[in-house]
Amino acid sequence: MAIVSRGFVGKNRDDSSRIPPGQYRTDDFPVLSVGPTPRVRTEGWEFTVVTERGEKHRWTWNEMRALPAEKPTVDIHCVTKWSKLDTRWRGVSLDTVLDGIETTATHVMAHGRDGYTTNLPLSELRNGKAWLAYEYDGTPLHPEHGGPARLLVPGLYFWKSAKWIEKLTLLMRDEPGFWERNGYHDYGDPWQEQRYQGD
Ligand SMILES: Nc1nc2c(c(=O)[nH]1)N[C@H]1C(S)=C(S)[C@@H](COP(=O)(O)O)O[C@H]1N2
Ligand SMILES: [Mo]
Repeated sequence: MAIVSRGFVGKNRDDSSRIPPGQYRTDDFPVLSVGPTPRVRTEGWEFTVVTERGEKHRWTWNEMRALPAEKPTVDIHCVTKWSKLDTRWRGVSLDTVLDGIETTATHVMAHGRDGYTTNLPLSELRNGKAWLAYEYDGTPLHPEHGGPARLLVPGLYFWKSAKWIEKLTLLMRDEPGFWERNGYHDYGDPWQEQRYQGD
């Protein structure tokens, strides 16, 4: 009979098995942005989902904050090789955001206030895998980390988690975003080391 210690399942797995290949563990929270940090106010804040038919679904800050919140604790992995375990967030599941939006789109482009874009399969935003995050470690998300709200998609390299999120465009085919046009992988699975196009 196989004996599996409870200590090695789920969250209690030994930490080294939670670090993808080529990554190292850090307890810091580095800031990685292409440009300067935009100062985004919650007053006048708007988040928009544009469907493939051009229909716009919009949320103000208060409308977004009124949606049911979740508190995911997740591991994040940056393509520059740092991984950070058990990061604590609060935000709205993309399942909640996308609920009631009729679409046959296969992909999305996420847009940040700074003009940053990144592409993802729509399936990576569904089934409890992605959030609109507005709190980190119990405090409002700091502007440098994408506050007041960012995309959080911990299953993919962290460049897919667009900061200062303002729009998701639903697409009928994949299109490269900012880093993807500059050689980064279209999908970006850290466990497959999909860092660059062709990996
Ligand atoms: N809008 C926007 N989102 C962004 C970026 C950016 O420059 N602009 N950088 C990406 C990259 S490359 C990484 S690794 C993470 C870094 O998030 P952090 O600064 O909170 O660590 O944000 C991603 N999201
Ligand atoms: Mo990154």
